[in-house]
Amino acid sequence: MELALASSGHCGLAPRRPAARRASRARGPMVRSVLEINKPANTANGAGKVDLAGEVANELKYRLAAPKADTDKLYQSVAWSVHNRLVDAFDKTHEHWNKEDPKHVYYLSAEFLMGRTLTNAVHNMGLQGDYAEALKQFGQTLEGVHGAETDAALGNGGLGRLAACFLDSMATLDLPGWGYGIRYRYGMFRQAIKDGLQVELPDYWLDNGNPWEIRRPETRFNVGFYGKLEGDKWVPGEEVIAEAYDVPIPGYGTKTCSNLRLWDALPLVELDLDAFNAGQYEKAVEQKRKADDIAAVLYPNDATEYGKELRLKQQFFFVSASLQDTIARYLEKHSDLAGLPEKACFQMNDTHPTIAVAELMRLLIDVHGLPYDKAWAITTKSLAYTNHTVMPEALEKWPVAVMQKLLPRHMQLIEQINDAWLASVKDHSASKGAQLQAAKKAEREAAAAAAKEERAKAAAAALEAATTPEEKAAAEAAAKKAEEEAEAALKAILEEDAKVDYVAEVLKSYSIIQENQWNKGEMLVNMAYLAVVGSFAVNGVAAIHSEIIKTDIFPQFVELTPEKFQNKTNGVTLRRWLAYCNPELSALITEALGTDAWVKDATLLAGLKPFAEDAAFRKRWRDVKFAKKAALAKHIKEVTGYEVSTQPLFDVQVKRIHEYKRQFMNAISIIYRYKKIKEMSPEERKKVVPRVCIFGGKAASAYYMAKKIVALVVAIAAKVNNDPEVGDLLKVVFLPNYNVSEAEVIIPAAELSQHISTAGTEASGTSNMKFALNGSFIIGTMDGANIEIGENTGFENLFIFGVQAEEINRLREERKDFKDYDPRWTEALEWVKAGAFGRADYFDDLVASVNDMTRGNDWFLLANDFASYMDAQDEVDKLYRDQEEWTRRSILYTAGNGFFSSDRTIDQYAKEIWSVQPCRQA
Ligand code: NBG
Repeated sequence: MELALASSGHCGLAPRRPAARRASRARGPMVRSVLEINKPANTANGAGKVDLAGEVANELKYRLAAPKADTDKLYQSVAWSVHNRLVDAFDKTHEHWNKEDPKHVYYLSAEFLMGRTLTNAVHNMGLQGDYAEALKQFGQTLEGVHGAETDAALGNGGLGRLAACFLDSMATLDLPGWGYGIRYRYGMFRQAIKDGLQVELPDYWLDNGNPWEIRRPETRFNVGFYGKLEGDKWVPGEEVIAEAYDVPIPGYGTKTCSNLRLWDALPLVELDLDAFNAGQYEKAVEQKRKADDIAAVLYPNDATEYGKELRLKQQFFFVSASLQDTIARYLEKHSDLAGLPEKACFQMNDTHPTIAVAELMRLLIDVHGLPYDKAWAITTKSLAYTNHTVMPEALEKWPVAVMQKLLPRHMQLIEQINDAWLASVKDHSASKGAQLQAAKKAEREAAAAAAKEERAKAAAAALEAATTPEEKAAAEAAAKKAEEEAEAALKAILEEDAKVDYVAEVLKSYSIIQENQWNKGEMLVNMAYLAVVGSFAVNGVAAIHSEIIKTDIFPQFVELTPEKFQNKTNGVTLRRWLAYCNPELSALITEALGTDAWVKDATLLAGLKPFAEDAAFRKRWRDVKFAKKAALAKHIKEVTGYEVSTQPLFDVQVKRIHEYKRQFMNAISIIYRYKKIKEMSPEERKKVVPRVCIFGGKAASAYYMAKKIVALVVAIAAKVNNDPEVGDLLKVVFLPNYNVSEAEVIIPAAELSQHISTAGTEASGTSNMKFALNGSFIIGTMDGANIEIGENTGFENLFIFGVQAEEINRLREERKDFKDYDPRWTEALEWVKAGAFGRADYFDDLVASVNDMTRGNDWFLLANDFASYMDAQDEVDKLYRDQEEWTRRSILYTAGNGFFSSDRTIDQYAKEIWSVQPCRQA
């Protein structure tokens, strides 16, 4: 919507001013406005209040030079005005921290999935009422302009969004801490659906400028790559400049405003004028192009050699700049780097930043002149590592050859670290090796003894059966021969065993540098091992995951240092994921609890439990859900053109598309549901619980199967939604370009959400927490945080199905012989194969991957879980028919899951890993 502005004051751009300023506030939780806390001198008016409307008008006129205040320009002007408030709060916080000099945590992460900032910042600072009032004078609302903001999608999925939630909680808890990452110019790709298939488009998120960052041209560090070693001295062959951009992070209900520092990459020489003048235009900008590559996109395709190198380059780039920056700040106040661990803790978010182990060593030794041992002591007291996945492909291993070429000094240091580490575990390996050898021998001998007993029994039987002396003699001879052969075989085996160097085998299991098991001769640096050796703490992200990393990923390290290994179950910020994305539910909760303190103390949500028994409250709870469903239905219509009713059960699966997350299993179940509806009589159809099945999620650009899964869901939607026989009984929707802002519309509207990964594969999941807090039921496996959500909500309130994590290895081995196919499975897949959804050839590989064991291996065991999944879905339908009971339990989801606030998680990190204390301004 465009509107012309009233022409008075401020060069014709000032809005009309109301006679008296009313203290109006938008719905949602309220905190003391930072306007009352920080009054910027230049904008405070005579009454001591800030003239926000005037400020917005100023931004419109002077920063944007906007001839008209359309929604987009108004958004930008408001954003720049909020920016000013943020800068005030940022400066005061950092002045305070600078004075107090507390220990800081630095969260190193390749991803920060921030989403939109306006609503969050305005609410966190308690300014929603003031800005709503200011916007009224332009005939707009905060909600009206908020949609004009582009998501900052500097992340893939859960890991990046977790980092963003953590920043919010760190600031809210007044913990001195910064995030450190890369200012990707294009972030994650934008997903569109074209001719039924996913296409990837660049995400030009910075096109209209970015009011949420502060460029710091004075904060620059050089980062080198390639080159050669002269002894221990590294002479890089290429260098770029890392330039800082600060993104202020306002805490909720506090003056604290912390920082996310993102690095941009610049060339040392932007334009080689000589080359340019000589007509060598490409050469003239070669340095710039190379620097541009570094900060261009998140996770460049690493299928090519250059792609691999670029990824490692990115990782090193931001880690090096961040460590240089922290050390420089430390040295402004302190002279002895031995004290660094008392002032700084670096949390490495997954393996992407783990080159930090070698880089911190390099900086301490090569740049600051410390001896190796001292540097190692500092490094291992400053670094901590979080593991976020057990998927082997995501546990990074860099070829030694690539590391050697790109970072020769780091490779040298990693070898040194590895040698020292292996030397330190030599004795342990020797005794463990000897034990293993003895155990092996005992095992062989026991097996031989058992076999001998069997043979003796058989020989005795043969002897008894023999009737003639000749037969007896033959039986005795046969028994003797068998005995001699068995003894010879045992001897040979024991001799072979003796040749195995168990000690060396054990030692290898500890080595950071290992041979590629799929490519003999190629050596790899195992970054997770480097992180474990270089850190003082290692944690998983949900209780079951933290156990799995101990038993399956790092068991040998746990043996040596069990105290290093911890669990920190993930959490989400209740500000964004309940209070702001669902203001209607938030208002109802506040009314029931008589306080909005739950926004900061999520344990208070437990106070909702008695309200589950109150029919009038349940009605209101349903009304809110209904309103959110209506908003989502509207969004679905706008984006996909599909019209969905708000009456059916809204069933949602939104997350990255991956075989282990098993969107395909959900799709197969929908196909079956559709087929059955078509076969039903009108009478039978009346009994069906209608559903809208909603999917969202991006498939990695090079992920063959994931793209087919997207296509299948889109094809099912096209067929089902246009089938007049089915009507509102079933609708299927694929919402393209799933991101934080989409999630904010989808999650509050969900009634059922699917978290159906193969047990033991999803480290935690965090959307499951968001759905639960918004009163959505969970259908899921005993995996990741589902288990703890079950413990908190009561397992009887979840729809749990499927095999357990402990059974997976065995079932994978037996999968080829699996015969117990559910008839529903077969019927649905046959239909796909017969081309019911078109593209039968295109879907052939996908179907074969789970259904034809000569071509695929159903690694994620869809067939094993399908029957129990379908049964759980039947239970869902049964319960949904009883709306009172459904609502009662929905309330218990919100009431039971305050545990999953990221404030709780961050408090645990601060106390149990970082040793960082709150540092709050008075
Ligand atoms: C993801 C896991 C999720 C988990 C998030 C946050 C990676 C590598 N891991 O299960 O798959 O919730 O991390 O911990 O993205």
